[in-house]
Amino acid sequence: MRLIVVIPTYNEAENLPKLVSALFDLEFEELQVLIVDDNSPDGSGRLANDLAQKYPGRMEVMHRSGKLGLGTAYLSGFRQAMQMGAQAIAQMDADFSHPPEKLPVLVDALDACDVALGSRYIPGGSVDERWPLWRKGLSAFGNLYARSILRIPIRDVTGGFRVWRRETLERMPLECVHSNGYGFQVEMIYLAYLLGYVASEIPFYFADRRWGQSKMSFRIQREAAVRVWRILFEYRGFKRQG
Ligand SMILES: Nc1nc2c(ncn2[C@@H]2O[C@H](COP(=O)(O)OP(=O)(O)O)[C@@H](O)[C@H]2O)c(=O)[nH]1
Ligand SMILES: [Mg+2]
Repeated sequence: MRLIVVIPTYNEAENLPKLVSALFDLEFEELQVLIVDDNSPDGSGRLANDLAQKYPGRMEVMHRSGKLGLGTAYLSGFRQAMQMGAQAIAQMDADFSHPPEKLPVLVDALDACDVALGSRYIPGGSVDERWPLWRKGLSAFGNLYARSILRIPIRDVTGGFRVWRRETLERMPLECVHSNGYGFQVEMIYLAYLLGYVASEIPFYFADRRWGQSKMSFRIQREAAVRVWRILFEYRGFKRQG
């Protein structure tokens, strides 16, 4: 199975080489990495080019002009991955919060579902115990909030560690997806749910980033909270298929 792992980067120079080598150490017959870099001031984009030379034919890099957001980074990456002939498309953060060694478990789960979700909020899953209480509470509350408003039976709707079947992404109207921050993850899974796709949640331990800085802020959280209502409104005409 041809798997392409899409990784958006913004200032991830310390994480990138380690992550790429961890991914290529996994036992996959055909795994390619696709980096989507937003002209990171720390030179992650150039570093990604160097890595691509080190792993010829196994790695591609997309460069965008500036920080254009996670959602559009993923959408461009997904489209490119499909053009590259991916049969399965993984998405993960560059900062090791999403453990590379769990990727094979998510990919295996695709045998029985349309999208496999790394989940912090089902038994066996958890978040870094070093997170302060407010951050844990916020993440748990954010999930409860989004899934109650949208009424979806998925425990972790904001997570960004996922593997999609090519056909699932192909049949989703990606041009309708306009959320760009955390809302992007919510909108994607909501849309998949409305279209009747089967999502399977796989527990994992979400470790806090080891290097670099989180781009999470209160502005981003407020935006995400309002986003959920917009998502509900935008798809109000949709009836769940299945
Ligand atoms: N290309 C791109 N990547 C981004 C952007 N914002 C965040 N990222 C990347 O998205 C991933 C998740 O971001 P992060 O700051 O770790 O968010 P957190 O885990 O929620 O704190 C990391 O790989 C970031 O480098 C962006 O605007 N553009
Ligand atoms: Mg992170």
